[in-house]
Amino acid sequence: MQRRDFFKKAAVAAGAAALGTNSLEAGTTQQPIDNRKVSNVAFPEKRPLIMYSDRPPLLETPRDVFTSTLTPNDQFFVRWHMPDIPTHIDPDTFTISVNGLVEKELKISLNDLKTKFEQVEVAAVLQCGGNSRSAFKPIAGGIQWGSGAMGCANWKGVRLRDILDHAGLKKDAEWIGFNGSEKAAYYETPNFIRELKLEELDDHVILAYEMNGEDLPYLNGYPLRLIIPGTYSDSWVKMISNITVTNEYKHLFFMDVAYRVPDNACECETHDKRAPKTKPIHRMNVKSVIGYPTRDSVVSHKSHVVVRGVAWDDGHGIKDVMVSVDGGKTWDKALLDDGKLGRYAYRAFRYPFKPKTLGKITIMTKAINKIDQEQPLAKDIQWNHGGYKYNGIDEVTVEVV
Ligand SMILES: Nc1nc2c(c(=O)[nH]1)N[C@H]1C(S)=C(S)[C@@H](COP(=O)(O)O)O[C@H]1N2
Ligand SMILES: [Mo]
Repeated sequence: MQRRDFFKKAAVAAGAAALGTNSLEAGTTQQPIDNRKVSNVAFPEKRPLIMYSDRPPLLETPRDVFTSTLTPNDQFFVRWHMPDIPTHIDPDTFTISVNGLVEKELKISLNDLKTKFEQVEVAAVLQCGGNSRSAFKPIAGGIQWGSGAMGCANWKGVRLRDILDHAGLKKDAEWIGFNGSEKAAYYETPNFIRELKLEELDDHVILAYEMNGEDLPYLNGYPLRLIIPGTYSDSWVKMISNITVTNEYKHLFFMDVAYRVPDNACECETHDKRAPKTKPIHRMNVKSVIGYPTRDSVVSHKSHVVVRGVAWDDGHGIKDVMVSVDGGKTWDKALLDDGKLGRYAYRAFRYPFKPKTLGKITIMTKAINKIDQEQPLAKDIQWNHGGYKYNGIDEVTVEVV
């Protein structure tokens, strides 16, 4: 739908509401906005991306990047909550502290981290819980992301478990807090700290210093960040400076207020009746995004067109991606990549076809995972006030000439 059409529709709906007939209800949705252009403002180590703010940097990856399993570092999206990010980090003097309920407090240098612990790699999707938020109607609070607040990279680092074992956990240890290195802008603003329950910690959780074979880009958390495969990225703390082990949950802003959904079966609520209880957004749901063609594409009648995109979930693994090239009337299986990067990575898919009709056609994709969870139709997506976890069937309308 064109933006202009939407405003027309919204105006009609508002008129209808005034007359007491059908109104635009909470829970009705459309597709995420996907016609924003990249910005020409340059950011270190980044190609042009869609910019929402330069301070703090909020940069989205354009949809057409999502045609392969790994997302290039220089096109990987960026999200910071605080504007005051350190502008310089010296890798020779940098240390990460481990303290709290440990037998031995640690200060580990980057060099020690890379040489004194076992090095492991995991390919995993990093997706903001608010990815695709612009699809929610009525508008949900927060950055109005299209579908590019996500990426998939091969992360290399050290198991968090190994570091904690090295420090030695005291027996009442229960929670682990992670601090980023940036500062809040005002004293009232909370620092960016996240907490993990010790029992959530498995061997896939790592402290990563490398992304796709290179140092982490500065804006993606140089020199060290947390990787928690299968979960939304709000707890993947960047530029980690400190790890503190405690026996009590601290009730911090970024844990108790942000990144939560209604604690009910549908994880839903309406704008005028908020759910009384909430829970962390936590594990990702099954989703696919079309990388090619995009809404600006023009394809030739009866030519060979290959629909491409990516699909993922929280680690159960993708079983199938179904594609429709006639607006959802008929569906067919896409071809999936070999899946060699493991269950936490994107599965890239492709679907060759020959457009048989002229004019506009709507291409749709629906991912299904190995436990048969599948993407709902966009119109069936349920609403939550934070605009989290959108995973409606993706669609792109293109012109056949
Ligand atoms: N230190 C720090 N880490 C952070 C954040 C932050 O603001 N500060 N934001 C989190 C959120 S909400 C997201 S979506 C991801 C974004 O990671 P990226 O910028 O590498 O894409 O970082 C997470 N880690
Ligand atoms: Mo996020």
